[in-house]
This record gives sequence, structure tokens and C-alpha cells, in this order.
Amino acid sequence: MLDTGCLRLVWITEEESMRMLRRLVDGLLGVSLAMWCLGGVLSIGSYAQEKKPLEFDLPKPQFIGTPKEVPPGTRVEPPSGQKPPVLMVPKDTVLISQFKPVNSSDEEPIIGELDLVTDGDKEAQDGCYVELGPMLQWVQIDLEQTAEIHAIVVWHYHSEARVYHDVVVQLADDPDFITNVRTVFNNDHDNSSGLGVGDDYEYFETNQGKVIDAQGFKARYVRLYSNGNTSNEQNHYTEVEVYGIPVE
Ligand SMILES: [Ca+2]
Ligand SMILES: [Ca+2]
Repeated sequence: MLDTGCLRLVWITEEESMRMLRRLVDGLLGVSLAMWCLGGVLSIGSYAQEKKPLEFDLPKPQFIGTPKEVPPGTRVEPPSGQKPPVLMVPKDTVLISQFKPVNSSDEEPIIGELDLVTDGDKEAQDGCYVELGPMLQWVQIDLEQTAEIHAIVVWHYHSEARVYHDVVVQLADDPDFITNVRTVFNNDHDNSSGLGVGDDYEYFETNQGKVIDAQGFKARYVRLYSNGNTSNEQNHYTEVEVYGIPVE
């Protein structure tokens, strides 16, 4: 090395230059290998997390839009003017509730039978819904095996844009809802039904149903509460769909 004061010159031998080149190539190879491994890890991760939009058939609409006026005494979500966001679920998610047994706090419904809740018919006509008595009532679906539950879609009664009160949806490991009860939706903001205060908004019934994110909780039983509606004191169910992945 020659230091000329203003210019620093470095002589290297051919052997040293080859060594430096080899180190450079080794370094690049190392980086490439690391990137390749990282890519592999990321792609394995994204496979595990691979998701799809929740898709389901809609019944025929009975009216267009929802009322501009919020019914007195309700806490309906302010209209956003947008379509509700699509819920993303794991790609293996399927409908797991169809034709599964249903029981209820009202074992003798006023109109219809409890099996209408999971029979796959979501149309609004008479004969397609079950009517339960007044006050707080529930229906409960036994999935007949534990499943990772990702979505619940409920149609109470969509012939008109009514609002059901105190809609609470819970999951549990046992039919008596004692073990491992988890609440995935609750719009009883004043706890009038005694199941706890809920932050979710009330909503107008439409043919779109109400999509509830069940967050992948594992459970066998799904219970849905309501406490009358803005048109009458009764409780109705046209269809409930539970989407998830059965656990082996
Ligand atoms: Ca039905
Ligand atoms: Ca309430």
C-alpha cells in the first residue's frame, strides 16, 4: 500500500483478488440461500393461512334497501352506504349445520317446526320460518361433532326490515351451555336479557342475513338468543347456517 498523502493506492496479488471474489460469491450464495429458506417458510405460513371469501346463497329479497329512520328504542348500525364487508374464512371452511338437530327454549313453537332452522330453505314465505313465543327465547344447533367455527349466518324473518332485540350468539362444548361458553355476537347493549352487555349493533333484517365472525372457536353447540322485535314480541328463525371445519 502506498500513501501519497492525497491518494491511497492498494496493490493486491492475483491470489488475494481470487480470495476476495470467492468471499463475495460465497456471501451472495449465503444471502440467496437465506432468501430461499425465508420464501419457503413464508409460503408454508401462507398455505396454513390460506383464506377465501365466505360465500353462500341468498334468498329472494322482499324489499329494496333499508329504512332511513332508525326505529325508536333501537341501536341500529348507522348506514355506511356500502355493501357489508366480505368475511374471509380458511379455505377448507364448509357448511356444517344443514339438517343438524335443533332444540329451543320454546319446545312447542307457535308456528312451524324447529327443523326449519337448518333445512336449507331461507325464503321469506309463510311456512319457511318458525315462530317462538315472546320474551327471551333461544334456538340451539347441535353440530354433532366439535368443529372449528368460522362464521354463523342468521335470517330471523326478512319479509320486512324489522329489528330483533337482544340478539346474542354463543358457542359451547355442552348442550346446557355450562362448559366453555363463548359469546361471538351480542347487541344487548343494556343487558336487559342478563347475558352481559354487548357492543354489537342492532340491524335490519334483509335477505342478506346477518354474518357473524365466529373467530375459529372450537365448539359443538351454537345457541342464538333474541327478545322480540320491532313488529311484535315473538321470535322467528327462517334459517341459521354455521360454517366451519370439523375437528377429527
Ligand atoms: Ca329454513
Ligand atoms: Ca336490550
